[in-house]
Amino acid sequence: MSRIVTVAAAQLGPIARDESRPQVVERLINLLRQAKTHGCELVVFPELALTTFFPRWFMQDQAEIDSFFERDMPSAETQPLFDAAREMRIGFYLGYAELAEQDGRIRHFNTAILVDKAGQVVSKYRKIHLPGHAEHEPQRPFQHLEKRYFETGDLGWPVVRAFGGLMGMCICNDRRWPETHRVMGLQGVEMIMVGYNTPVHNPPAPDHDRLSDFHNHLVLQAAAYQNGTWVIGVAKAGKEEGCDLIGGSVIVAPSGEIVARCSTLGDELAVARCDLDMGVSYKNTIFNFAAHREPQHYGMIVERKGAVIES
Ligand code: CDT
Repeated sequence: MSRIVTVAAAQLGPIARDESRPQVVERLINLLRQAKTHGCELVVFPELALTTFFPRWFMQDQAEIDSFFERDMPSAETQPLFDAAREMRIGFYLGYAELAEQDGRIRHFNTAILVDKAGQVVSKYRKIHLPGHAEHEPQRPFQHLEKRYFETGDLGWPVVRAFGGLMGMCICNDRRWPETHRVMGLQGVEMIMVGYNTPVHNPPAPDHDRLSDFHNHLVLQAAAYQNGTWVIGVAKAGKEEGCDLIGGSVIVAPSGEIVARCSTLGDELAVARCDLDMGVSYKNTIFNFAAHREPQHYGMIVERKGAVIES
């Protein structure tokens, strides 16, 4: 079986608040069609790829909040995406807001699924590192209320066999935390897919604005190298409802090198032929975990949540 997977990072430009699901799904199908002409078998879409990035607004009406969530996947509105992918024999990663009924209660998650070439969901991930804040902070030019609208994911970081390799997923802020990638690295992950919506401006830390793109690539490239894995990072980009989102979608090889990148802030593909065996030499040498990790010294990572400074 071939260990080459031709992948497209399918960056999206802004999605307007009043853009309907069918309109967005049409954009996604258009990107799938372009990916097909490049011989792709896997397309990675961004985080919350079906709607605008709604956590930028403080909302109190639960019906309004829930209008950004999907109760079923696929639903009548998203089924055309699954049908088109199955007809073209292309799989995809899709981020969306998930409303689930679980243990007799309604749950809200920031979710990504991996769909195979037959249109079957083969893995689901629910975002664990939720950034931002839970209460309205009117002094901000825009909110980042992920901690209000979503619960912490409850599925860990599953790594599944698909597309001829070991595939893992995370979502946006997860990419900044080395624990995310190492948990998948310890399952032998060969490709990590991550969609993101990253505002250029983080109101509490304006000094970091000029570094937004640099930090994005820094964490994606480090994750790839330190775990000997491909990383596909995909943005929702551009000026969305007045808020600037970074682009910079990339495909990163296990060497840590960027091998394909988007150059606009709109709907755009970056394509690469990814040899899943490229990670082997890293996993067998410098990052041979079994030979070189010293987990007896890592206890603090799980025992402590925040830094404790001894006086
Ligand atoms: N969507 C998301 O997780 N965005 C965050 C913004 C952090 S600033 C509050 C990110 O890490 O890109």
